Amino acid sequence: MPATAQVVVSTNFEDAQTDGWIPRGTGTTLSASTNQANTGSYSLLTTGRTQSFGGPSIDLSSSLTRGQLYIFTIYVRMAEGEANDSIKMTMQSTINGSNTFNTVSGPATVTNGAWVKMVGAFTPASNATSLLLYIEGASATSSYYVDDFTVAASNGGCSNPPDNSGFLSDFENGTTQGWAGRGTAQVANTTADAHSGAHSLFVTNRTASWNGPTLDITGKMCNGSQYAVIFWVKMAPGQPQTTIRVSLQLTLAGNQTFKTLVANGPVTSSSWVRFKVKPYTFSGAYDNLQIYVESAETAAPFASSTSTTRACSSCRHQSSKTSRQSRRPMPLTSWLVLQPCNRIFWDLMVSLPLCTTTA
Ligand SMILES: [Ca+2]
Repeated sequence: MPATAQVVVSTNFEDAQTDGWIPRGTGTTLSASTNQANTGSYSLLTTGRTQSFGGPSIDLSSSLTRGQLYIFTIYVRMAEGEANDSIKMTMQSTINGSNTFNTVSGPATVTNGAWVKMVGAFTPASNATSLLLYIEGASATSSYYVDDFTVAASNGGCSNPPDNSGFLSDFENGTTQGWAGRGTAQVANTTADAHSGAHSLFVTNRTASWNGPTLDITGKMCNGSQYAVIFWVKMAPGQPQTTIRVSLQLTLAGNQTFKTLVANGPVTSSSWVRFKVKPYTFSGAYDNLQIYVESAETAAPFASSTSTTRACSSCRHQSSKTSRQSRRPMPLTSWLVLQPCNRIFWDLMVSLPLCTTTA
């Protein structure tokens, strides 16, 4: 489901002007150029940078509504002869006279051989008096082109009004109810154990911390809305105590970001463990949203190929296991419920704020 969006700022440099972009940092020089263009004939060339935070910037103070979610898109390409650089789109917000900086998109590796599309979401703070967006490079002196910058107001990927039906997975119909395996993980409906009823979801063949059951909940969690999340987990017989958490994966125009939804907690094979999160206020925009159960690991879990084959640390003490088994350490069963805040488990959160839906 694509996010519905309304473009509020757009610059493509086709008038041979810099379209309101201003140089940031010592030495930075901006010019409309016909050397390269993502679309049309012109782009904006940045040269003369002497600081990594230097680059092209645009003052959006009067263009953006505070508290509104926006999606920022820009295309970037290194100038001819430039080495690859790591480029970021950053927002400088001035709040109570102090500047705060948020990465809107990136860092992304950019080359001089192709345009790279960068996309990110950002919501200006309600008390931000100034908003300056800029494009910076890890190299203090690199030169690069930008083109086709847009800012679009978005509801984040949800329908309007948002879908507040939540979801319930109890596996009592004998299926996986849409849950799939993430990474090498395999999921199957089972009657071997259950928290309630007769069925649960059995997860096997995990080989990395981030492997586990995953469900597409696109449209089910919306920017600015609150949710309650309850789920039950139990390790399969013979499995060691393991630390489990629930995470979200947001994909926006091919860029992935991750959030921890339910914090780490210990799970054993002896009893079902209930996890719950206080009202969780979802923020962000996506084309696709996945919720998944994973185990805690100390290494960065998502990026490297080595992490997919690394044994989970909690099983390294299982000297009696074979190496093959040690890479399949944590089958688990789970039962998971997610409902918007106005539907369920109010006994756990009666003193907490009501939903704040901005979509
Ligand atoms: Ca252009």
